[in-house]
Amino acid sequence: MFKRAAAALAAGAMAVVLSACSSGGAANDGAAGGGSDKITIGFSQVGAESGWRTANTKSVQDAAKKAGVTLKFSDAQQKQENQIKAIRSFIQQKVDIIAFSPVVESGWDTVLKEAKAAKIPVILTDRAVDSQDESLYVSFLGSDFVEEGKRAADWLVKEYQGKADPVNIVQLEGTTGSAPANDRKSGFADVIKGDPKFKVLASQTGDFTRAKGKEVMQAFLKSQPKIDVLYAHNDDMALGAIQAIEEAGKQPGKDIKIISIDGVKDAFTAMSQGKINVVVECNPLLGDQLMELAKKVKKGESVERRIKTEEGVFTQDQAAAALPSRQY
Ligand code: GZL
Repeated sequence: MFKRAAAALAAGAMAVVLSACSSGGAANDGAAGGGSDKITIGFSQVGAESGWRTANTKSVQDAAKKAGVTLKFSDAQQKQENQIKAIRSFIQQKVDIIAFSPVVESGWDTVLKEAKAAKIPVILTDRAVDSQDESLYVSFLGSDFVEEGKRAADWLVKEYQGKADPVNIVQLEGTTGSAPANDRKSGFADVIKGDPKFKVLASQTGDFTRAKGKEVMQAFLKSQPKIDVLYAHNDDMALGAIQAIEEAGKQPGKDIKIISIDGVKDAFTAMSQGKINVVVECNPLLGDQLMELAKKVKKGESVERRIKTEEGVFTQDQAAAALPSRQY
């Protein structure tokens, strides 16, 4: 899937290069009256809550520069009302395209209808909305979080294959109401429901941050007499939990096995030290694909409604070798 997208991307990029040359050369690029192929994107980012988010922001900003796209960027500090305000401001500024990662799934129809009324196309990146009105956005570029949750549980099932003893699990959930939290929870639950030895004793949001992940893990350690596994919806919460586990005199990765999602460098380092057992990758480097998508949308070309990013799973034995080439 990723190879196809990459090929399309390359072709798309080639088309952009050719049209740029032709708009400079004899043949024009088909824009009536030599219309500007400059693009202005209004981008509303969730916040700066995690290493993943920082890498995602850098990817979008670097890609915009490389593509010659004017980027109006706003950081919502993980508040939906700030994203709604930013989208309204982008509408006022008459940007060409609005792109955003919705901090939570619900509550977007009103503002997206305003963008539609203003004839400004919307691209979802990273996270999805639960709107039933498909006309409110042209494309959703990002990971399949249900699949990520399933991959996390697949590792657990394999790890405890053939063992009958109960496996006591605690879960650090992502931001309440967000697509990654909802879907990583449901994907994981779907796989383990087949085996009664797997018991999720406690599940609480750590809001995708290290500080909250540590705080909630401290509470789990106090309230749960025996924890075998921590399933963290992102690396930052897992890394915070590792601090809590060590401060409680236990060995992360051994006394309490840790499953995490994202694949930031710090998680690979922790994995190479034996403190995290498996990382399910979630790719934040969406910038180039977003810019290519935006150029096609601006030109009125048809685009795929759903573009999934290609991602892997990394276990402890692979961590040290993979670390040097990690890009985020
Ligand atoms: C997933 C992304 C999540 C990451 C977290 O695509 O939305 O938000 O897993 C980030 O690290 O905070």
